[in-house]
Amino acid sequence: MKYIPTDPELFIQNRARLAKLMKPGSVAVVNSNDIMPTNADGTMAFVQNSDLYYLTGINQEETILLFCPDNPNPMMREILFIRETNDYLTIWEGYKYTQEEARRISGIQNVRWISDFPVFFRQMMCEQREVYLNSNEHYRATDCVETRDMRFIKQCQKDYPLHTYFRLAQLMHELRVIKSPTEIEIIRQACEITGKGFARVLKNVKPGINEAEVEADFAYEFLRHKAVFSFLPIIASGANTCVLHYIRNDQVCQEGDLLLLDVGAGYGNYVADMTRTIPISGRFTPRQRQVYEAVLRVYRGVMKAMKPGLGIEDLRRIAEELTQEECLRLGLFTESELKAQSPEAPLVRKYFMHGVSHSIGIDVHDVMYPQYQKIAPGWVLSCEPGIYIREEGLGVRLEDTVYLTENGAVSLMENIPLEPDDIEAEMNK
Ligand SMILES: [Mn+2]
Repeated sequence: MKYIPTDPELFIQNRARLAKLMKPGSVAVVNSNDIMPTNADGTMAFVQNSDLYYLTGINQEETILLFCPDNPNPMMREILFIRETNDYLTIWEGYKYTQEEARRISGIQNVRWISDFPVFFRQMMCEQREVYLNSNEHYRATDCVETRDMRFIKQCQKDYPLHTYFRLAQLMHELRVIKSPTEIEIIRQACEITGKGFARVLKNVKPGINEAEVEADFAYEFLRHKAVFSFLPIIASGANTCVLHYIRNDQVCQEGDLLLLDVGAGYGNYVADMTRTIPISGRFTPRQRQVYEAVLRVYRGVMKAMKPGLGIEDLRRIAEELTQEECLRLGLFTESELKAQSPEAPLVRKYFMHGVSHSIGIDVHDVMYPQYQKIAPGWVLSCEPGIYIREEGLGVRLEDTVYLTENGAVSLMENIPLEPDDIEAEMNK
């Protein structure tokens, strides 16, 4: 992600919040991600470990945070290890952080080269009582490569078999799911850039345009505003609107079809998640508008129902109840079919088969424990109902990134057209 200066106070506060959750006399270690290889000497774009970014603001490989908040020696309470830069590296790979910069970005005073890590770590391991190690505990992760954190865990277990290890991920989930005003402000900026991309798309979409050109319009606005795609965008026209994770984005948009756009900008390491569905010709057909307005009513109903204390599964149940009503009205099934439905396979799931909400933050499906955690003020989450009628080749999904207050949900995308009349007006300007 391109560099934008974020106030180091965010990372200082994040570490202070973590310190409060750790056991007395304990130490925590958080590793950066690897630069992932492709083929030959190629690499993928670097993506920082979200927990390390959250605690340090550092966007560079080969970085370690050694965190020991109640160490008697103040200089040992937080130590940041970064990759040692030199003239050779500068010529070949370009710029790397100096120690002074890493200090300024993270607010950590004790910044050292990574070659110093083993000596400091050994001292901590011999003196501190317990150890927190980090791992990816996202409930939907299907990692098939070993992360730096995971290799580190194995090494620790081998070198220090008598220590007691704890899961840092549990504490990180608890912290990261509640966003500070600074974090919400950065996400608001990501939403704004997403809206700029959408405005450009509304101007340019017409029959005959390729889905790839639509993707390029988003990319143009994102890159210009120092943002990136926060996930592979879904640019799905016609029957593809019913393919939930369609990412081919290479079809010609046909007159009279819908175009579903599930896209988000990532800015300053935080992300937005938006879905809009627009008529390729600039006007919805009566049937498309019928389905669109049904989804919009579900969106409004879920937004109204989003209150602190509910779980993610409660929101899904509310969305399914509302969508079921709408499906009846759209003639997708009848009252008597509904009465006869089996509880294991509710009819509504044929037309609405995904969740209505997930946490959003540094990651687009940000950390949360969906079975245990209740949404609370400070959560940033999606509100994304949809109705997909495969037999008609017609799918509509609408999604905003929203945040939760004591009184309920507030959209961070209020300025992005959502009403069908507004969409048509923008497309026909
Ligand atoms: Mn989403």
